[in-house]
Amino acid sequence: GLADLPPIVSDSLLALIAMVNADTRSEKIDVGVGVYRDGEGRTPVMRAVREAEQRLHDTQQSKSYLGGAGDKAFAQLLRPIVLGRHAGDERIVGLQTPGGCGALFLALKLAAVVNPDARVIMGTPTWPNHPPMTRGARLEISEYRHYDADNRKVDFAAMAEALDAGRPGDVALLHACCHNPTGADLSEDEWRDVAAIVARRGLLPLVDFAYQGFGRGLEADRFGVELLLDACDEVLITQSCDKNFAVYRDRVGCLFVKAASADNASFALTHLLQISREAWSMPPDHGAACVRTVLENADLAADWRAELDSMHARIRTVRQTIAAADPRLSFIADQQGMFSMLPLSLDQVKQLRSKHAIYMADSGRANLVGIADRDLDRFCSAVVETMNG
Ligand code: PLP
Ligand code: TYF
Repeated sequence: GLADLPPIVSDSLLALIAMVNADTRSEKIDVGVGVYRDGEGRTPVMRAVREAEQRLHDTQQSKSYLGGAGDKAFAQLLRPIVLGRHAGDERIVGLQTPGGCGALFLALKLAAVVNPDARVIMGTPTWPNHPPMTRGARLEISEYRHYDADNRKVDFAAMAEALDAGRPGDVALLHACCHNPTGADLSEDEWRDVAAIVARRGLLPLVDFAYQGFGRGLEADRFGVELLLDACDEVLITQSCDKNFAVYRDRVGCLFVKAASADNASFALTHLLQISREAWSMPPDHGAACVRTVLENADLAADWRAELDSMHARIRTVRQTIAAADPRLSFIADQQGMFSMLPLSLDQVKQLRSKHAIYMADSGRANLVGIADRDLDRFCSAVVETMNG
């Protein structure tokens, strides 16, 4: 019966949200969950999204069902942004999903249908949702060390070796940009090597693309995606708009699947619709309709782009400020996206919580733009004081 259910390991990041909420100290600093905050410490609705919501409110005639593929124009409008020079490739199909998580769910389930014996080759550490989602799809995990914590960079030798040891049909799970949790991304040369190895070994690349625009910029962040599409006949790309349109709770994402031919791609789509039918049947509409409305109106699209670029600029500025606080933090300026792993032990992470009301993940992962401008000095001093012991 229900009483016999085994205990589960809860999502540590979601548990952290609860811990932050329970702390009543007014000076608390939340660098836990990965949500963009502006200099005031707020996560605002983006201007273009708010305007799109207004236009939808004024013009939407019906909320009747759209069908399993959701908003097709949404997926179409994302193509130039996500796929770049491959946007017109008819061998690539796109399907609206409930967030990047929905896209990952479908991608892993599809991979398991294609090859139940596939191993999913993933670097450690990775986003804590990757392993349980992989196990949920009944696929085996094969780990390698992504991050060399001593040198604060990608352990590329380990990555290349692990991919080279892959069997044809194994899945290579890759972070397109803004590696979560380390912030340590591949260089362009490393991407070239990865694409060559993945193609040579016949691996299926599954590229998790949750932070486009937060790393080197909207176009530069898809560098690896475009290379993999150059090199491979079959590619899975799990995209999320939740960060770069700031529509987190509306759950907006898209899965792109490239197959060897347009026919193979549309056949794969029938399988994806079958898998999603078993889960959510049809994706939620509102967030995707907002993104679609932004992208199909040039004025809104330009304003979205400008606001995204200013978010990107804040990420760079905050990184530089923290990096300048102490030589042991200088690596933070060279990393990408919202996250870095601070050189702190678990004890030190807990000390920051109790003594300074600063909340980061147990691993030392900090969402650097979680800090409001007014708190930046205090954050740096507390971290340096704690590192000094
Ligand atoms: N992949 C990574 C690496 C993430 O950090 C996230 C964050 O939420 C996701 C996927 C899923 O995004 P979404 O919130 O759109 O499901
Ligand atoms: O890593 C993060 O903080 C974000 C947010 O189950 C997140 O990706 C965390 C946990 C989760 C879903 C999203």
